Amino acid sequence: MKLRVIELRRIAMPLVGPFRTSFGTQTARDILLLKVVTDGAEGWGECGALLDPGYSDEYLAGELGVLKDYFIPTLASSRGRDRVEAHGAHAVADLLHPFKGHRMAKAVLEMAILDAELREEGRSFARELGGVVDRVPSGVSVGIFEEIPQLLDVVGGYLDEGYVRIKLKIEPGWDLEPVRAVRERFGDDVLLQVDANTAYTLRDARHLAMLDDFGLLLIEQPLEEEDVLGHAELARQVRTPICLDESIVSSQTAAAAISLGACSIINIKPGRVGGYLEAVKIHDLAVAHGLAVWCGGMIETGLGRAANMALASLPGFTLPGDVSASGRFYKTDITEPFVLEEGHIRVPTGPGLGVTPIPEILDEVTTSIEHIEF
Ligand code: NPG
Repeated sequence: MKLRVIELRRIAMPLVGPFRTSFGTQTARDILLLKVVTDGAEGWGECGALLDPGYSDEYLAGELGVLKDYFIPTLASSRGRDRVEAHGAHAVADLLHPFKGHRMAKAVLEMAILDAELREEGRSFARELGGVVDRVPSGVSVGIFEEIPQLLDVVGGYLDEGYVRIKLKIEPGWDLEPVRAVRERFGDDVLLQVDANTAYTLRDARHLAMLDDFGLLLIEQPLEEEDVLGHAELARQVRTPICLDESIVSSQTAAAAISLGACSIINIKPGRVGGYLEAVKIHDLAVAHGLAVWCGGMIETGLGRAANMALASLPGFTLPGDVSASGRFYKTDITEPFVLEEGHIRVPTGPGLGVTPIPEILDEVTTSIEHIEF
């Protein structure tokens, strides 16, 4: 494949309601989309970076800058073009390896090139990544609220819609009470887990152990991103399985966390780990070590959601992921919306991502656009 043009497009998407986590409240999502035009097809990528570096050290303007200043020029160099022409998306991670970090920016380039390549060849993301099912069970992530009754209304609504698993965002001051209230109202059969987004320290171990009474599937990322040893220690002090998200940025960090006993479950987010191909490596590693994985979400549009559904259809994804319907976050998605069917979402089967943005809707939400010719 020959690269012709890269389009960098920023869009602004209002959320259906505020989404509060331990790292902040979001009411809209500013997203960087990257389209590659090749001699044979177009491919779309969606960058996970948020506007601010609150979830990780990556942020939208930073990733846009590193793409323009380093990553795209590297692909446009004669060596870059040769490698992409010969190996497609599989060349991207290697070509960008000399540059540290910025995995969400690496991931968006790789995703777009992979999409173009697969569309050209008529193969789907799911088939390419190794998916084995045609629909995936859908979990939903529930933010932090001011009051318990509000939370219970929202959780009740999601259960009525058919979501098969509830994840509650927690932080110090909003942990035992909401979990107890949800258990009391909806019973012990609801698949329930919590996500702290790094809000605790090892000094909270005894407090976190009190969550053991509630039969949770897992506690996600209670401690700092870099505190892998702390998670290993915590795992010895609580019975609820520890799941890592922010700490796992590559298959190497996954291997280290697994061998240290820092987690028994991994949330795989393709953006955080540098792309879908690295995500598959982490899946394979986890399966080889007997760990369960599930697919995380970063409030993606239909583009990222399509690729996440494909990833979540791999056999090691044995826990329901944050792969909810488009309507969980967006009234109007930029693609055909993903919808819940008996608590599941269908994995796209068309070439590449299997979905494309609807031009009029895309234009309406676009805030800036630039083209780089090869
Ligand atoms: O379903 O897309 C979704 C959202 C799931 O809670 C969710 N994502 O910490 O995992 C997280 C959180 C997140 C959202 C993280 C956006 C980073 C960006």
